[in-house]
Amino acid sequence: MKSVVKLFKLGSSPPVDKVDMKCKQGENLLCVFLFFGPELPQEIQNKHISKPKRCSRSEQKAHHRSSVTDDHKSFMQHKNRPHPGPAAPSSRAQISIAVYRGWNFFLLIPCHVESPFIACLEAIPHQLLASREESLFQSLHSGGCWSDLSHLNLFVLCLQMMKFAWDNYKRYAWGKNELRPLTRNGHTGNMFGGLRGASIVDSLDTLYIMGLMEEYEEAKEWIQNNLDLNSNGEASLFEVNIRYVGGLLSAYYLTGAEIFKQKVMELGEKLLPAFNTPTGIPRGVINLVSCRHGFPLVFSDHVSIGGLGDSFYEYLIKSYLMSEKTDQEAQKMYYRAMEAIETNLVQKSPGGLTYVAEWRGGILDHKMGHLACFSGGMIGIGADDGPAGQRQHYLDLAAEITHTCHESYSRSATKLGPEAFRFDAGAEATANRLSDRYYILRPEVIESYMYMWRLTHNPKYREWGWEAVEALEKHCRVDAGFSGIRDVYASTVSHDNMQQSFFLSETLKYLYLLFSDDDLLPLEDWVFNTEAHPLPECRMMAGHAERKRKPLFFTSHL
Ligand code: DMJ
Repeated sequence: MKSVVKLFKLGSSPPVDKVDMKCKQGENLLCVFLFFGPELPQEIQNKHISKPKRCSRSEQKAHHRSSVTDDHKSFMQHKNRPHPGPAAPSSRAQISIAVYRGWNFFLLIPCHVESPFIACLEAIPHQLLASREESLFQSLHSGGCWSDLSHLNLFVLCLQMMKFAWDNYKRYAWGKNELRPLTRNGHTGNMFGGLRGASIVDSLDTLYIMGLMEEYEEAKEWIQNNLDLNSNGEASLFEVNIRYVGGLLSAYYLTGAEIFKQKVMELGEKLLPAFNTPTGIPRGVINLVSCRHGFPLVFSDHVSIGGLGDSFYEYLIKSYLMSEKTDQEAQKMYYRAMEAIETNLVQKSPGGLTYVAEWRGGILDHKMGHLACFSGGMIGIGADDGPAGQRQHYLDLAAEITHTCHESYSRSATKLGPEAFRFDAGAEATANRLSDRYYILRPEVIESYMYMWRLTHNPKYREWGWEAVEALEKHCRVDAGFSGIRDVYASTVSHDNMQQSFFLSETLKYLYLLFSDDDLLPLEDWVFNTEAHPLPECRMMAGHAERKRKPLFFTSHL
């Protein structure tokens, strides 16, 4: 079913009475009204909300039978509730609601000033989320016209989730590395060797892509005035590289702002000594002030595409793609690694689930980590350039692994996946050890949904993404941000009090991209680093200054 979106500014022409709300059989019509001032115009309340039009196919009517009065009642209940978001200006908060059922869906969005549409979307309050319990999303689900409309809804929700996560970080943990949403304070940790503001650097590109420009500007200002790269402490080279270098570089390529280039060059210089080893394989830890570094990486007999191994395989194929498919060494290494992975690690469970096991000293460990679930997406993006005739095989493998990772989510009480799941001792994509049951807002499963959606356009990936949004909203949203949970199998959740910076840089970005059009950061032009920071492919680098003048967001979403 096609969604037609019409955007109107109340108070400008055409007057609301004359709004053309015609739509064709089989179409969903979404009317978005932006209005200015604190009160919802009477004319809207009386005329349009109470008379939604039905344009869908007749066979869908059975699913959607609902009374207009209920909708109106629910609208009236919502309309005076305050916006729960921490930074929402109060007058914006007064009215903003999705009115639904039937086949038309209205977003009534209050705006202070003549803002661009994207800026108004972030004013949609939490009630929109609350309304899903009542029926909006359920009715769309059961009616079979789910994906088109909710694609837009979810796109908006992801943006709203980002704003909520960001606002709370800003309010309670500004300048610290991560937000502790239960205790409402900041967490510094020691992973970044004294560097601060990990959530800010990690969020820059997400804010920019989502068009949250005010927030992007405040993040940029913090980088300019407060990001101190002379911190004295032991930093993980990997983490600083993927989050800080990746975040700054991506922000530079997206926006062209010189400050990001300046900072990333400075930081890069400080990291370089870690690569000064006989093999060129960098040391794992470095001090940014003294340049003292830790031990070189040690090799073990543990082979995994999950933690400690994942990004290596990922970067083989991504180096090849970033080089405009000219880096043949990376290409060769990737496909040889894939062959070995398939021969030695890829397994089929008794219940028919494909998974990637781990190898320890010659013995297979029938376990797959959440981290390994990025591999669905990786194998998908690598499908085109392998040995002749292998394309469909790789696409199938990618889909099977993504399916297994989805199963690890759907077999839990919370519909979120555990840190690791097993395929032995009667387990099938479930964690049988207590210590594996936590979920820390990780992105990998959603990352694979996003790639698989872009590669196949099979609507199931968006449906799975929607399930994840619902679960995150239900179990991880707390009053002051989003938190990980300790046991995905417990229906009464216990929160871990941490809003990881990768939730803002990866989880929410991949969700947003899953529900946006393919031309927002097209995969042919951009390669995402392992922290979801998009970097342009070689040919695009030269053109980034040109691109930055065009807004990236909202190209053709509506
Ligand atoms: C992120 O920091 C990166 O995705 C990294 O590659 C693995 N771990 C986290 C997210 O789970």
